[in-house]
Order: sequence, then structure tokens, then C-alpha cells
Amino acid sequence: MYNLEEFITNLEKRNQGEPEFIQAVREVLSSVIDVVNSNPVYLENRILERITEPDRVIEFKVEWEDDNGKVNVNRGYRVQFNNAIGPYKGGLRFAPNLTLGTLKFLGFEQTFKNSLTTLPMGGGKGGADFNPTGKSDKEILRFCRSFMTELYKYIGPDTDVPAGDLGVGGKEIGYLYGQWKKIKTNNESVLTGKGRTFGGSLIRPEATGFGAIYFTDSVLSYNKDSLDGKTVIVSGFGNVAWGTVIKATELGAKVIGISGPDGYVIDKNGISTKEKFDYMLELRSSNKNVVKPYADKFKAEFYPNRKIWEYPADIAFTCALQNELNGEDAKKLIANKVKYVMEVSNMGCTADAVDAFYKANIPFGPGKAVNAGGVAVSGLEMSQNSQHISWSSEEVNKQLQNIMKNIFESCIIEGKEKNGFINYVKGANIAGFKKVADAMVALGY
Ligand code: 2IT
Repeated sequence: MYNLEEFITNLEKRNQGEPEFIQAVREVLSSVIDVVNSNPVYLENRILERITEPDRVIEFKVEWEDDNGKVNVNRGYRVQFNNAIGPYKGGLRFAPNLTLGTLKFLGFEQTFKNSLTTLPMGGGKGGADFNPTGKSDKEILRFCRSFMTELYKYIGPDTDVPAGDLGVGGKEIGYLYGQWKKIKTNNESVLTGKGRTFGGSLIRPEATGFGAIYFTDSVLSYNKDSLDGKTVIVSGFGNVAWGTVIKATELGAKVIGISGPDGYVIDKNGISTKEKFDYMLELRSSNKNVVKPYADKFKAEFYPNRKIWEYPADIAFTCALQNELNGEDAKKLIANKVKYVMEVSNMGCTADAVDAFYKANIPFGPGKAVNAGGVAVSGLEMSQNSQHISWSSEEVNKQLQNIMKNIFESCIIEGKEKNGFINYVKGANIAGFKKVADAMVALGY
């Protein structure tokens, strides 16, 4: 039998200085500990020790020349967390101060998220402590070339298939794939999130946001409610926020706020026109990392250096970073009568925030369920590439909708409590965990 606190204490000893990884493991284990303790096969197979240890961690040096001719050194990583159900799959993150602990948390989360999609994908994550903000295109190109010159040794279409994450969008994936082709002289589907002209899937850029809204729509329907007329606030202003805003608007909600590191914008007319959506994305891809220009251009309100969670809305979506919504923010949202909270960023909410929503009976969708649409369409991109075909956007969208519906239903099956309240955190964790654990048992150690 496992004791959660004892297990976490030992985990902390083995993974010092990695608080986000410990937080992510604690979150999953709190949900699954009873399932494990009541299953002798899981106990006998030491599943918890094995599932919390990455299969492999790769760390490498990335040297590149900036526009002034100065040579820079960054640290690159790939965490191959678990391949029990398929090739390692998960994004690459370029962010200053990125640590191995952050990537371990992301790789761990990814393992269960990918399991939830029902597609055969294991979990991995990688990236570098490279800050793309303010870098020129040429600098990004040189960095990506150098990064892939190391990474190519460890990845492959049936081994490990990276994609984008924070700081890695279509442009970076293009440069990385270009270098892969130079080194390997082949077109294997070794990255997803590729451009349309070289093997990318339709709907991939907007998939995370679209999927998040499909999941939210199911949650609202289950509560005999609908998106129509709901006010929405979103943190972030990248691909994920963009897809969320477009689909929420399409389904009748009114998106009134977005945010960036410089503060947040409230546009009471709704972020509802193509011009506004496109501008949001343009701001993000300009590598400047600020939202104030949106307020200037569209005569919206700008609140410098404040978090958007203080602003009243019916539904809140975290679309930026881990731990971006804490217990204090949750209190403000609850006091302002938020009806639903959806985590679109990975581990966007701290444990005390999640707990506060639970105690207030507010349906809360966890990241590994809500944001799984992105990696799901990555999986569909792999399927198309391996068959050398390209599906229509209708086809990809239909499959994405089915996948999100399946994830929602898994949450209902595993997360329904005695009083009928749906604990989506528990539901997603148990459903995602069981498949990986069962595969590990079947494969032996
Ligand atoms: O967090 C995520 O699911 C992603 N960054 C997408 C990963 C992928 O392989 O598409």
C-alpha cells in the first residue's frame, strides 16, 4: 500500500529543486492513489515508482551566433518520459530560465494527456533556456539549426516526435524541420505543427483552443447551460488564446479580455472580428510579448501590470503559463461569481486555486483534458503523414470534436462523485493513468 505523503517525501529527495514536477506528481497521485492501492497488480508492479521516473533525460549544449557576431551558449533538453503506449510525443519550449524540473513536470503531464486522446502516443517534452523575445528572425534560425543539430540524434517518427510549445510556433518548427532535412535527407514525420506546404495538418495551429472550447461546450451542456451570451476572459495572446477566442466567439460567447506580461486588455465590444483575432496573433508573433498595442489600436481598456483574474466574467480560461492563477486569484474569481474555470495552459492553476473552485462547486476543467486537442491534432498530423495524404479541415475538425467528446466522457465516468458533482481533475487523472499503467504492466519491466 502506498502512503501519499511518504511517497512524495521520497520523490522530493530524488528530485531536489524541482517543485513543479513534485506539484504535478502530487496532483495526479492524489487522484489515483485509491485506484492503485486497491489494485494488487499495480502494487506488485511498483507502478508509482516506475511511472514517476522519466525513461530518459537528454541534455545538450546549443551554440549559436547572434546578429552582433557574438557566440552564445544555451542548454537544450529532451525528456523522454514514458513510451508505454506509443512514441514519445510532446512539445518543445523555448523560454528564459527554463529548467529540467519544468520539463519533467510537462513530460509527466503529457504522458497522461496523450493517453486521454485515445491515440497511441507516449509522453515527452523538451526545449531550451533560450529567450525568443526580441530576437531577430536570423537569430532564431541560427538557434534552431544548432538545436536540431543535437536533437536529431534522439528523435524519429516512431521514436520521439516533438512539436511546438511556448516560444516555439510555426516559424521555429519550419527552421527545425529544415535542419532535419539537411542532416537526414528525408521527410519523416519527426515534428508536428509543420507548415501547410510541407506536411502540416489543417487546424493544428488552432487545435488547442478549438478543443478547449469543445470540451467547455460539453461541460456546459452537461450543466444544461450554453456558451451563448457568456462573458469570457482569457490569459495569454498566443496560438492557444487565439484558437480559444475564435471558437468561443463562433459559439456565441463574448470574449472581453486577453492578457500579456505587460497587463491585460478589456474590450467590451468583444474580441470578435477577424481583424482583432489576426492582430492578436500578429502581436504574439512579433516577438515583443506585449498586449498594450491591442488596446491602443482598438480603443480598449488597458490595465498595466495586473492579472486579468480580477475582472468579472462567466468563464475564465488560462491560456498562458503554469501556475498563472493562484489561490488569491481564485478568490477574486469566485467573489465575482465566475461560473466555470477552464485550464488551457499546462498546470495553469496552483493546487490551492483548484481546491477553492472545488469547494465552491465551480466546474473546473484540468489542462490535461481541456488542452489535449493540440496534441490530438498532432497525432492526426502523424497519421496523415504516414499515409502520405492530407485530410480536409472538416475531417480533422470532426475527429478533434470526437476526441474531445471522448475525453469529456472519460471524465464523467471516472470523476462522478456521490452527490453527482463531476470532479474533472480526478476523472482525467484516473482515465489517463489507467491506460498507461495497464500498458506498463503488460509490457513488463
Ligand atoms: O502541451 C502540449 O500538449 C503541447 N505543447 C502540444 C504537443 C504536441 O506534440 O503537439
